[in-house]
Amino acid sequence: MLKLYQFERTWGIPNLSPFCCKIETYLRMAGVEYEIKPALPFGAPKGKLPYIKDNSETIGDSRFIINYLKSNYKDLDKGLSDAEVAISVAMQRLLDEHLFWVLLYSRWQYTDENWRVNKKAIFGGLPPLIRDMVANRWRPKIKRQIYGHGIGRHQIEEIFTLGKQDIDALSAYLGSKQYFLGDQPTTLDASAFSHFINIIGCPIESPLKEYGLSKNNLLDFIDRIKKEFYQDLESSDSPLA
Ligand SMILES: N[C@@H](CCC(=O)N[C@@H](CS)C(=O)NCC(=O)O)C(=O)O
Repeated sequence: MLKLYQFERTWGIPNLSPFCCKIETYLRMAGVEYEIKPALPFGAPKGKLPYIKDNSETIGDSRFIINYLKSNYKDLDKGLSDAEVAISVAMQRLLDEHLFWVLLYSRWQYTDENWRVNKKAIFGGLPPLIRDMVANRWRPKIKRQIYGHGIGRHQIEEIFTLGKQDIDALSAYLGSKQYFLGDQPTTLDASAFSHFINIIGCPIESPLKEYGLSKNNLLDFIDRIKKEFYQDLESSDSPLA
């Protein structure tokens, strides 16, 4: 059976990594059976989670994993026109390559309290003696990535202004549709669900979360996907319950 390597589930959401959550959501939407292997990025083929193992293949990066799932299991985007595929790719890049960095900033850099909560969620499973050592080495590394990406060079207010623009774009495009590209779930829905639930469904406080919580159509979208694909999520510890 296909094995999905990802962070341990926490915070009452499918995964604290939007990329891991995207793959698990795609697998559920596509009806593919899988087994979860809780992991940290140390042993990952590209140094990042998620990755999968299936038959003799090991694949890292959510985009290549989805390409593999489309070829070997089910293509959720099969019915899309070329123009819809173009929108889907552009919006996924917005989510993965821009909005994600605002989220990362809010978890690793914005406030010490957010860092404390984030650290516990990611590294809490490690033996106490090495937990702090690993976490305190990881934090400057991620901060360097945030600076290298470019988002980390802006003022705090500017960073959140950019993130809010992304949320506006997503909310406006979804409008009153059931899914982003019609009435059937596609890869874009798996991706948007995963990024957005990580913004509004976690105990990480920020202007981004506050703004996300004001977008009722996105909140309803999250609710719909949770009801359809994540009935097993423990609603008691979900901030959205
Ligand atoms: N492009 C990758 C991004 C994956 C990614 O950034 N994963 C993060 C967790 S959200 C990670 O494992 N980071 C570890 C690190 O950067 O050291 C994908 O689409 O899978």
